[in-house]
Amino acid sequence: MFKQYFKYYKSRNPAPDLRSVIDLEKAGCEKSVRKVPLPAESPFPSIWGLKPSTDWQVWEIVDKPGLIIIRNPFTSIGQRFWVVQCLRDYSKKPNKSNIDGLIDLDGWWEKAQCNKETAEKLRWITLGFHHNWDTKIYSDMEKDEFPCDLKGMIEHVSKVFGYDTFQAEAAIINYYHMNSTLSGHTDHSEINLEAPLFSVSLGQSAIFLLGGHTIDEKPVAVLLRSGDIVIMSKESRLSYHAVPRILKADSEPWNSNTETIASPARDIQWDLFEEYLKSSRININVRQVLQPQQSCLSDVIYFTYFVIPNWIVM
Ligand SMILES: O=C(O)CCC(=O)C(=O)O
Repeated sequence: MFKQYFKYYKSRNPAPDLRSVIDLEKAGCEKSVRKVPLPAESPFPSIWGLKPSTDWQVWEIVDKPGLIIIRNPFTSIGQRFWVVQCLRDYSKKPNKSNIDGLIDLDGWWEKAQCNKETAEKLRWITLGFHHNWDTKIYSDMEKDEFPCDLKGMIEHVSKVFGYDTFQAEAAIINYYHMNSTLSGHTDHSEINLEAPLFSVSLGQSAIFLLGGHTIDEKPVAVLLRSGDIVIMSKESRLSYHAVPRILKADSEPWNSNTETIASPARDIQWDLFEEYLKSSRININVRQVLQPQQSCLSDVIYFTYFVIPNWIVM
């Protein structure tokens, strides 16, 4: 079932009918979503490029409990800031990428600015605990410092939803171009599978599919626009999901009212980043790996050690 929907939305000829895609900006989606109220008192302030939490519009997909979408809570300058971080700063060693051994990651952005082919070669980088695509097992040996700005932003969002102990420990930055797709998968490598997963979209739009715990369940298709944050929590945390299609954005929220907002992000040469964004989507996918009481993965052995004597005694 999941694969059929993936193929349907991926198809170029014939192109899919997008009328059943949940679009939060279109009238008629009210049956598919419910508004999630955020506490009005003690609002969270405007930091990390985010608007104050009282301005956020938050929805849960009715058929997929735990699948939450915050409709673009970023300011325009905020979106620019995170685009710059993903293209210029996070694309540096010691972060790992799909171009390791092919192109020097440290020089990628400089080359990418004048060479579209180089720009499109970068498909992912990993931060913090590096995701191992083959074994799907995190390791204490394959870990670098998690960027403190991204940690600050995601943990700020997590607190708005009451996840006060959420720790941003691993991230994948996915770089998509107009023909890119991401096939169906679940994210289950983390030790802590109760902690939600936060996923930020920037640039061009995407169709996001979310199914159930097996590939037999029918997925919902949701249109994600630049700035939207998806939270996969509760029943949806371990659900199959995919990106079968990138779509041309119908607006450019990274371009609105920038001249009225003072920010260091105004000083960078934005047109180079804007050129990249015209045919690309960036996704920042952040997870907590460890249990709250763990400081590293090897703590699991220590934890198990205390469990074993109980059943030896029995
Ligand atoms: O690009 C997206 O919206 C989803 C990315 C994703 O599913 C992942 O990195 O596991």
